[in-house]
Amino acid sequence: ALPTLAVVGATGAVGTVMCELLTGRRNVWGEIRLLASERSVGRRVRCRGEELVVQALTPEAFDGVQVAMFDVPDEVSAEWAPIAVARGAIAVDNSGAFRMDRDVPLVVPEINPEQVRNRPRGIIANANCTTLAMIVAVAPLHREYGLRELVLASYQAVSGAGQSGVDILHDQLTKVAGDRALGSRTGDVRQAVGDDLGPFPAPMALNVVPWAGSLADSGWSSEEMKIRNESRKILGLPDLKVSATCVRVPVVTAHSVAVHAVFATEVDAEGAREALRNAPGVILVDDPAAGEFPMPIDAVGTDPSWVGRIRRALDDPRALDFFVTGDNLRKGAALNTAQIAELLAKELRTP
Ligand code: 2RA
Repeated sequence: ALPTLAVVGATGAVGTVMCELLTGRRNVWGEIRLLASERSVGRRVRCRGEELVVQALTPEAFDGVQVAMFDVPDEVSAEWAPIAVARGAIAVDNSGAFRMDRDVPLVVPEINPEQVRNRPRGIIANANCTTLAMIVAVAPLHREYGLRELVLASYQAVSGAGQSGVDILHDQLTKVAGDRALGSRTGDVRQAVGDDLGPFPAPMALNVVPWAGSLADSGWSSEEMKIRNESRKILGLPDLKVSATCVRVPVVTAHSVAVHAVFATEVDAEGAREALRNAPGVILVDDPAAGEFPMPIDAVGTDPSWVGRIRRALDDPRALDFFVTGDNLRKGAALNTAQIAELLAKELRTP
C-alpha cells in the first residue's frame, strides 16, 4: 500500500507550492491529508487532481499518517512535529526548529540522501531557502576540489518573508510607480511608501536592505548564521569558514547568492563548469557574451539551482567566484521537503 501523507500548513505560502508540486510529481502517496490552523479549516484545496478539505491540526489528525510534512513557523513545528512522531509519523520539517539538533539529520537529497535513515527523533529537517539555493551548486565543487571557505552575499526575494512580504512589495511598487523623480533625494522613497513596511525594516521598493531574519550574536543576522551552520552540517565540514552578508532585494521569488569559494586545490573554470553540468539539481547558465546569466525572473517556478558567472579568482588560483539563483519556495522549501518525503515513501512502501 502507498503511505499516507499529511501536509501541515497546507494553506501558507510554502504549503500552496507543495500542493502544486504534489500535483505535478510522480505520485507515491496513498491518502493526502491537508492540515492547517483554525482559520483555514474547511477550505477546499486542489491537490493531486483531488479537491481536499483542509482539516484542523489536532493530535488525532496524525493517526494513520506515515509521513508528515511541516511548512509552518518554528514554534508550531517545535510543538507539533513531536506530536506527529508520537502518533506514529515521521516528520519532515521545513522550519528552523530542529535543523541544528544533533539527533535530526539535515537532508538535501542531491547531497546526503543516506542521512534520511539516521533519524533517532523521527524528525528530518529541511534547510533554509538561501542555504539550499547555494549548496546544491557548492557540493559538486566541493567533491571536485575540497571546499575550505565560503564568502558570500545573498540577494533574497521578498516571498522568503511570506505572503505579507510579497503584498507589501507590490503595494509599495504601486505607490512609487510613475514618479520619475523618486530615488534621487534622501528620504523621498521612505516618504512615498509611508509607514507600513510589512515584515521588513525598510522600504523594499527602489531599494535593497542588508538585513534578513533577526539579530544574532555580534551583529550577525540569524539568516547569516543559518547559512554558515547549515552549510557546515550538510557538507559534513564542521570547521568550514563561512562569511555571509544577507540582503533583501525587490524580487518576488527566487533567492540569489554571489559566492567566493576557496578550495584545497587549484581550480579551473572549465573544470568547475563540467562538474556542475553533470550535477543533479543544477542547471548551468553561463554565457555572458550571449547575455545568459542565472536570474530570478528565469529561475522562478523551476526546480534546479541556476549557476553561472563562473570565474577563477584573479588573485587566488584555488578560488572560484560564481552566481547562483534558485526558487526559494520550491527547492528552497517545498521541493526539497517533497524530495525527502519521497525517499521515505520508497522506504515505507509495503508490497
Ligand atoms: C527568508 N530564509 O528569506 C528566509 C525564509 N525562510 O526570509
